[in-house]
Amino acid sequence: MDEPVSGNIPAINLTLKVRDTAFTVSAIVNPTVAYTNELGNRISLSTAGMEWMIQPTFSEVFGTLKAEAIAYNADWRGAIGASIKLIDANGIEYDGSSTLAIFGDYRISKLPVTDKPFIWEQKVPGHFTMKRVIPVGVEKKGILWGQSLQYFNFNERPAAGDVNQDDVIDIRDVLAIQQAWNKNERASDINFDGVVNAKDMPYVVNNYLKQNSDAENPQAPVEQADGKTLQDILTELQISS
Ligand SMILES: [Ca+2]
Ligand SMILES: [Ca+2]
Repeated sequence: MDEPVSGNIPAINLTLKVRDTAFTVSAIVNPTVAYTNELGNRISLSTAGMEWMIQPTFSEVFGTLKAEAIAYNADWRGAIGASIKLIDANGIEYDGSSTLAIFGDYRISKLPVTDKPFIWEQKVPGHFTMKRVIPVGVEKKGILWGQSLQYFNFNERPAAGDVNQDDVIDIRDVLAIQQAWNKNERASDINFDGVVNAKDMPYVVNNYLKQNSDAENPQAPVEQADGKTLQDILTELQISS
């Protein structure tokens, strides 16, 4: 530009499109601006940036999964067979299982903006299904806002021992472990170390006859099957309790 200017003048007409690939509530531009004054000196502005608030078009939930018998350094990708999803008030499911990373980190993005809560549901083989109701969007002055919400269960680990995933830990789980004894069978391999053995049974013993408090109507636990009790099976497997 060769035209000389002075005073306050509109210099730039800027239209910005914010990318929606990642959740954000603000945007910033930080261009470099320089001008030449009447003496011919080139002057650079130290700052010419601007920041805006953005109304998100979606919400997201992220965090780290945990479960009683799963080691802190377990790899939560693939073979562990875990799932994490959110279910909205209309029953639509948003499955984040494919985002599970080593150590159990997950992220479920592109959730609809709503002030109705979602159901957060974690499933891990050998453990009770864990459910929590979490609000993800918020309403402020009549406007619905998306949120990025960190949700994790560091202090709440679903109990281990529910091999058949029927929301009770009872003789049927003990029998399932006995049938898979010394095999690499994920459902009965409660601690996910690649083999069903005496290291898996203590979880069932310690949580014996528990019902899943997150289940709507868990059945009553059963103490005997085929005339055998927990103690009978422990004796058969030569496990001392
Ligand atoms: Ca069970
Ligand atoms: Ca095991």
